[in-house]
Amino acid sequence: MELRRFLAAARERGWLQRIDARVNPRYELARLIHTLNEQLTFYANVEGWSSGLVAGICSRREHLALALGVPPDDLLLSLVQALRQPQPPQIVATAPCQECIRDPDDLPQLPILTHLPGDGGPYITSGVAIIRDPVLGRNAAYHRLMQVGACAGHSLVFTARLVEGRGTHTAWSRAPGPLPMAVCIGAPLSVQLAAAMSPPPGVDELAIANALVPTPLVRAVGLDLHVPAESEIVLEGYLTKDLGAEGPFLDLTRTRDFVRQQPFFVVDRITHRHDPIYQALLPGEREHRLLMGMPREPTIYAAVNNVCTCRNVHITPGGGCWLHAVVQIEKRTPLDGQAAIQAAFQGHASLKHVVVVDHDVDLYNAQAVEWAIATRFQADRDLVVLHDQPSSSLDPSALHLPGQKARTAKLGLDATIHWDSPTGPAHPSDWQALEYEPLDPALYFQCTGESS
Ligand SMILES: [Mn+2]
Repeated sequence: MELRRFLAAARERGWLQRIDARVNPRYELARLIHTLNEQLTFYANVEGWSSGLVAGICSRREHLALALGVPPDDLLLSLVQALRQPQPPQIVATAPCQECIRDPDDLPQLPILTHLPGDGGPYITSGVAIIRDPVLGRNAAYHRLMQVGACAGHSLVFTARLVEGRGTHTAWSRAPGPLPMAVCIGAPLSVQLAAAMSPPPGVDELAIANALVPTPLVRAVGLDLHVPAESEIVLEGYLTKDLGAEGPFLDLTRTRDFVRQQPFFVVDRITHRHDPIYQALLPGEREHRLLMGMPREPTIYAAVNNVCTCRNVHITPGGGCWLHAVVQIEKRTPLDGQAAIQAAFQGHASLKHVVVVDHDVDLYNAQAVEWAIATRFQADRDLVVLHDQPSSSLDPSALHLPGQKARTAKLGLDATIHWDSPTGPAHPSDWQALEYEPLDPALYFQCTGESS
């Protein structure tokens, strides 16, 4: 669903608030968004910006469910289905995102937020970057963009954080010269979700978006690339081979990511809708965590389902919604738990620690998961440790070497019932969490004065 239609639907439900107070995009706006708990909000009066700004788009699962037209509980399966069967998007000749075409001498001043003191600069955090890899085809992914001063005659220049080994980085490394790139701000929600999914290399995120909800594309004005037709703002430009400093920046784990040498993104042209809506997204907070973590649940689910029966997956908030997962399976063979651990790491390359539980354990309840570890897990039998693995760049405890993918150890706990052990329990109920029978209602009333 395009951003404006989503905002209208949200307003109808009373989910959208509007703020008319004048706010400054340097620190003040980020503080305000944070104070308002990232509630879906339209800011009508941002200093230096003549149209609107929206924040909190993906801060609640309910918003995404509304945009996809499914109940919140069906989100995981909708994403799994779209991942299984991407649908190539329709190409249209004219598009809202090209209602206004602005060339380098006429670029609008975007209301790019500076989030926290100590940040390297103002950052675009909601931009979906589209590139084409000569071998793997189109790729769409989030890349944070730090605005740097004008350079080499260009007024709008950023350094782009490209995670090593991911789609954009691979294409940029392979390109003999500058790599054309389009960055979409205020993209349709299907695109915002699909771009966060990181499907296997060669899988087109925009076809996943289109499988979620029809998401037409239009050819960019000055690039041989197609962009979501209903985006609010599109920056057309290229990634250079030259590098500049990017960072520091607060990231998903709420630790500060350090300064790296990253390519420049030079903007040649901006196309946008009339009265374009800029989208803000706070780093390291609720929306960032939901948007990054939730789309990994279906990729883990799909990978685990290849080796056993997966019932559910939860990327837990304690792990920054990125490094930790609980996988719930229906165990049918003795090795399902161990197989699920290996598959979960395949399903989400940045996953560091995973716990596998049986389907009677509530995977959303951290105490229940800990209980499963306490009562069903033996370290010398059920622990999987992987040495020297590719790591998320977001883990400060990993080994970080310049220009290389970070390295880490990984750990999996098979906390499922070890049902075929010859030294196992005498009775199956030894494995269950027993509950007291409910009290007789009359006695309950006598003792508490309340009806049960
Ligand atoms: Mn990709």
